[in-house]
Amino acid sequence: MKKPPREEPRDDLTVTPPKTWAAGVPAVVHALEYSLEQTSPKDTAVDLLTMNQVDGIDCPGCAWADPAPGHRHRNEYCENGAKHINDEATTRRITADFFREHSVSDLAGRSDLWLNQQGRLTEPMVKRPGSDHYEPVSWREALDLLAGELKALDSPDEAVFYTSGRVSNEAAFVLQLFARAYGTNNLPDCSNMCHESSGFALHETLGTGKGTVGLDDLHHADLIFLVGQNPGTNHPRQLSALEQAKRNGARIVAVNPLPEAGLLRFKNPQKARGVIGQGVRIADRFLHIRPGGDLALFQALNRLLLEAEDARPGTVLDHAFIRDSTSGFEEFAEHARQASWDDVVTTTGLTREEIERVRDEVLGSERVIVCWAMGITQHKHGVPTIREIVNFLLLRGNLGRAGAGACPVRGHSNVQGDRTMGIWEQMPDSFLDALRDEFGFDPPRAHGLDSVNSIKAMREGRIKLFLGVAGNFVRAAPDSAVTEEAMRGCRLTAHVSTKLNRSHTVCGQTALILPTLGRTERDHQAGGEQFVTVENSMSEVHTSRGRLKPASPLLLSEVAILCRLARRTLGAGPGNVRWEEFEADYGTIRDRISRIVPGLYDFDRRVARPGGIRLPNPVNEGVYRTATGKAMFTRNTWRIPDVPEGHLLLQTLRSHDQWNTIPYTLNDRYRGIHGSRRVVMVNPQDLSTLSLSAGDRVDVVGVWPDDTERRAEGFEVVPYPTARGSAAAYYPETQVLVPLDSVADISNQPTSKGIVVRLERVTP
Ligand SMILES: Nc1nc2c(c(=O)[nH]1)N[C@H]1C(S)=C(S)[C@@H](COP(=O)(O)OP(=O)(O)OC[C@H]3O[C@@H](n4cnc5c(=O)[nH]c(N)nc54)[C@H](O)[C@@H]3O)O[C@H]1N2
Ligand SMILES: Nc1nc2c(c(=O)[nH]1)N[C@H]1C(S)=C(S)[C@@H](COP(=O)(O)OP(=O)(O)OC[C@H]3O[C@@H](n4cnc5c(=O)[nH]c(N)nc54)[C@H](O)[C@@H]3O)O[C@H]1N2
Ligand code: SF4
Ligand SMILES: [Mo]
Repeated sequence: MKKPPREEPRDDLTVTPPKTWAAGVPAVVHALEYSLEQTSPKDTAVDLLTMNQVDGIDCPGCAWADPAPGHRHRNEYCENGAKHINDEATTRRITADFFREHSVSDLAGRSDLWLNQQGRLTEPMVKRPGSDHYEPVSWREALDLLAGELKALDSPDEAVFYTSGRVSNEAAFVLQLFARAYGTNNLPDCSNMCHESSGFALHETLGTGKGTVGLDDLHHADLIFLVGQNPGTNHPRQLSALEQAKRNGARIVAVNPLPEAGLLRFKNPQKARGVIGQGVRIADRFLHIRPGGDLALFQALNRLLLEAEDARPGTVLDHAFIRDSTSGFEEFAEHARQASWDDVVTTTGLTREEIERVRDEVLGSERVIVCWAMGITQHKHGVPTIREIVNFLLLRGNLGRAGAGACPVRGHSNVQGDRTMGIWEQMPDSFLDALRDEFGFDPPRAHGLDSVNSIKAMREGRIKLFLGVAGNFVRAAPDSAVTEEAMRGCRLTAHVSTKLNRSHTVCGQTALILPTLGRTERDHQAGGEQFVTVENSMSEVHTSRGRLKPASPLLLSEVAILCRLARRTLGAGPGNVRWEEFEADYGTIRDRISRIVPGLYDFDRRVARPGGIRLPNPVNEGVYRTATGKAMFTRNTWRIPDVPEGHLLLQTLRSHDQWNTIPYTLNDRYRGIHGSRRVVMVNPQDLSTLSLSAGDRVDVVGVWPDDTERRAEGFEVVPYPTARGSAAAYYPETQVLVPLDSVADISNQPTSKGIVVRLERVTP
């Protein structure tokens, strides 16, 4: 067993020039370094060789798709996938002694990095009212306690059930079934803070919340937009798909306030030419956009396309598609033609010529795909921006055909599957009706609480019990001080987790840690060895089967914990729900799912085939389940972000060495930042206007019209080529700056990428 570090790592910043290419040999070296520090060479090899293989473990990292069976490389994973898997497969362990040594207050003062580095949780623990220590508890007592509290609530709506996208389809399905059988739709999830804006925009305009493209479409597109995403770090194997697209002749336009290494060049570590050569250029055009400028950019592009059609009628727009498959074109066109160039240039920070050159790229392309992620969804106008992207695709019929379409690039490995399984506080009646018909009870119909509204309800004392299945709610959610106080006001907080994190240290009167199996581990139940299933960003549902011995004999699977809790809370039933059967044999869960989710008929049998099942996307069959029965053009307006003089628009983002709320090290190799995460990246010209220089110490202070001061203390200034007027700093350290009330219109998603701040110099 490896020893965890006892001391907090000390900040010691060094800065080198940002990298201009991603991956290559250093990626392999760094992956192995982190892996061997966490676990043994044997376990590393077992994990990595079965990762993303047919019948192996699905990478617990991002939701990027695997190539078709038969086209997979022997090492079908990236540097970060290797780090994520070994972070779970670590041989470090947290035992009861650890909690005797460390009080809850002590742990609450530790960094996210240190907490994670202590290793895997191994037995259930309880913190009782009035105590400052977790102590061991049996599974029986822990689940009785939780069930007892649930039964004692005045209303089922006083509980919330949070899920993160690591959770398998089977566990997600059981969780939402339990919550609804218990009587509430309070099912907030990480998606509320991630791609919620994509879901709303796509549902409204296309009648589906999911992306419309597969890997093969990317390989055969002529033009690919990468908007508001950092694939070199967050979806590394997307670069392999882009490399292949480029070999087939695709051109790529990247839109980002930061010149991210992976957008510039890629050296594929699986290929000889990637190891010794220059690698491939990724972006043919890089648009150095101001944060929040994308709606203006796409509207300007749409205006240019309409004008090009005026100049050469019948050659630019796909008239047949617009006539037969869309609605609202005239209103949209009238509005888009009025986009003011002055406003576009101010909002985007781009020149008209730059945007015209992109128009020319579009006019020269038959098949266009737009990919996007958090740089779009986490802004106040995330939803209208995505609607404008849809307008852009519709104009030339770039939907529902090969090599073209919309590609929201999902984060967590199963975040999309969790939604398919019913993890959403607003599931439509069609799903609830199917649950009723299958199980014989009537699920509640009133919409439940999402993540932001759960915190508000907790703050007002309307929520008394929080159960989190995976994730780190306290650090994923905005406005740390507000969120932590709200959580502390609960009667009971409980977390089903693999590893220790900050959420375990922010306790209700009673708190429970319910340790669970990770995806890398064997899952043995009464009905034999089980596998689970997941759905990737391209709607492919496939199996995942762990290979390693569980981190502790006391661990239960997520499905087992939830089924046992359900039985204790609800007794047998309701209706014909069979919790015991579900726990013994996950195939029985899949059988039920197959009668509820239309594309998953005969689920258990079909998913076991190599490559699994690709869920149909109605858009690709020419079906639009929208209000008009057609794809909808929309009219979208924007406001130039209001950033007073002397202030900057801050985005909170991920370093290369972290998984969401969990930093693995203090380094961010591609951005040239080493030894500290308390840095704020600012354009050198802005620094001189603000009379600041490299290495200055500042507090980052949020500006928001309420009485709360939001201050992130002790950051070092790093000059960085971010767009003028903007700044970037790491999440979750800057979570304290995101006001709970600062949310995207319509989707209610926190605006983690658009926060007005000022930098206050601190004198040493
Ligand atoms: N290694 C690693 N991989 C991950 C994760 C991780 O934490 N670590 N997290 C996973 C999850 S859950 C998710 S959701 C994804 C997130 O994947 P990304 O969306 O790539 O994640 P972020 O780090 O938030 O980066 C946002 C990118 O958008 C850019 N951006 C910010 N504002 C704007 C804007 O206004 N316009 C444009 N055009 N660009 C903008 C930023 O400069 C940055 O490049 O990654 C997944 N994969
Ligand atoms: N300011 C700011 N805030 C953000 C974002 C941002 O860019 N900026 N990004 C948002 C996004 S996109 C997302 S997705 C959320 C992420 O929010 P979450 O998904 O809630 O957070 P994670 O950091 O992924 O959760 C890590 C924890 O999950 C647990 N875990 C890991 N694997 C398993 C497993 O297999 N089973 C169980 N039961 N537990 C497991 C471990 O205990 C680990 O500590 O954060 C959001 N918050
Ligand atoms: S691209 Fe994503 S899913 Fe694939 S190996 Fe890397 S982290 Fe895992
Ligand atoms: Mo995410």
